[in-house]
Amino acid sequence: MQIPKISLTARIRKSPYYEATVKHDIKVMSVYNHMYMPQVYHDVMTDYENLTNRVTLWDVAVERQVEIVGPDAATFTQYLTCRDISKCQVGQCMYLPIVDDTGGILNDPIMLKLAEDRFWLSLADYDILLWAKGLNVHMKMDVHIFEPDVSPLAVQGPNSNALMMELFGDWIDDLKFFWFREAALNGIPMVIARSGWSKQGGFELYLQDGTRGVDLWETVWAAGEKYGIAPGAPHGIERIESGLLNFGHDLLPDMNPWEAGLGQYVHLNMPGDFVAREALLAIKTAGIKRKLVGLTIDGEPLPVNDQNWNVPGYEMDEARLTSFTWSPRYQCNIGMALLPMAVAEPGTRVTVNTPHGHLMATVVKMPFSKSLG
Ligand code: THG
Repeated sequence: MQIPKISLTARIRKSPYYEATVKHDIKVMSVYNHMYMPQVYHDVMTDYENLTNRVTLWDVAVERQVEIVGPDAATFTQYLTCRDISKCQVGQCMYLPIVDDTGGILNDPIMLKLAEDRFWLSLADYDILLWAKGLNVHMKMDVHIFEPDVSPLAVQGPNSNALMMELFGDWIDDLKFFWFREAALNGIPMVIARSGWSKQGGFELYLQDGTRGVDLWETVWAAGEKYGIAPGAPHGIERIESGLLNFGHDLLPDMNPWEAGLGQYVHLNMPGDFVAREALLAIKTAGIKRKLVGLTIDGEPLPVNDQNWNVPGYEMDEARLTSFTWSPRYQCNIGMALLPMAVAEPGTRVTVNTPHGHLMATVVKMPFSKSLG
């Protein structure tokens, strides 16, 4: 049996950094938000070493923005999420579950509050622009909802702070986690946030002029050479070790925020209205039947999963293994699974299906740094 190749078409969009990633020898791409997404440069382990020991430059332009601007922008943005955004200040980011009228998670973007009446949602892979525009056909709020010319470039790794201070100055050091500032480099306009989809420390540069992508990449690259800069990308192993959830794997629209372990972001009693309130109230009353948990998995080193796997004895909507990898940091296989409450307690042993066949696994608390030390 042969795995079919994907034929590339004009519908798959290219990032402003595309030429730079090709020049820097990108080897494996995926597709995310209808765009090419760089995944592997050298090989999975070399990319991991570069990210965890030095500093890496990621083309994450696939993290498309939905901009919501206008007199009703705050009210409308609140309508999309179960998390109370009223305390969010201008210049601050917030991790924001987007939840639909059934209580299902449609996305888990980072929200940036650019002004009292202007927000960006920095999306995971799902068509939230359509969801937001569709909702407003009926809400008729006074907002403009569109995809702006904004393309994040991430600088991630232990040397990222020193590199970014050299490029932008001392204020970088004072930028707090999940806060941002507008900045420019050689006239290239951008928003800089201390954030990113790794726990190695880092920044995201939200480029605001798509014609300057290669220019920005090469400028950061040149300054980064003395810090051992390497091309990189969101890394399957590092993000699982760090417990970062991946929409499309660990989060799916058939899951509610409590099942996903995002209960701390549900504010049912806030004054602002939101589309999921009734559904979430009903789910809260009924109680949840499943929960996303961490696992250690017995056996030989597993590759990073490229699909969700079943848990023998259950249908996929009852239980599923959503992520796994061999962990260089913890020297064992780790993963995440959606499990029935009866087997979701830490210490419980369960059988999971994997490319290596049925394997025994143990439920552990996340983050793994606390349970596996
Ligand atoms: N950066 C930007 N856009 C993004 C991502 C990103 N869009 C897609 C995807 N990643 C969205 N998902 C996440 C998931 C986790 C985090 C950020 C975006 C994250 N979580 C922290 C944690 O879990 O510790 C902080 C959460 C919190 O503040 O409570 O950083 O990476 N631009």
